[in-house]
Amino acid sequence: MAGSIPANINNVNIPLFQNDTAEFELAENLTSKITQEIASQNILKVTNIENSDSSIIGIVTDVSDGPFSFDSNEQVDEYRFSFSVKVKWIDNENDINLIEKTFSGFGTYSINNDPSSDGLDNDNDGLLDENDDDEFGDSRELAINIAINKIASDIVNSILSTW
Ligand SMILES: [Ca+2]
Ligand SMILES: [Ca+2]
Repeated sequence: MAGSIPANINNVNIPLFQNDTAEFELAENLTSKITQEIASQNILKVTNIENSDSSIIGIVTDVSDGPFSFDSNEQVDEYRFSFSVKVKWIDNENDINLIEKTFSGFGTYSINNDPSSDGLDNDNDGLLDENDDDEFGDSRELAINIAINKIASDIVNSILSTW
């Protein structure tokens, strides 16, 4: 709802997030996903100008990627990619942090199988494999995108429900 945004804030500047991890393109992809999501809400105008009403500043602080669960033969059943990002939404005029929070998200994947037949609900939405249109492609890349989408939508939701 439009009413939830502070009255003096009409636009937002979203500089490329800083990446303190070794994961290539994570900050770029997250920044562009958040920018798209905010633009599609049509509530806050996304702007490049430095004298914007507000800014979203983010730092990708850590990535964790590795075995998460094992089967009865102690083989890895499920890998999990997760990361965290420290985010501030700043009221530039009043120099106040409207939001200061760490967000995290994850996606699951398996090494040997295709996400459409790996028996994992990769995006944790309750739909599995061939019953989920989102489960296809490169397994690890999918897990990364799932984590990015989750974090982007949590950030945008928390901005839109601040007040
Ligand atoms: Ca799913
Ligand atoms: Ca799957």
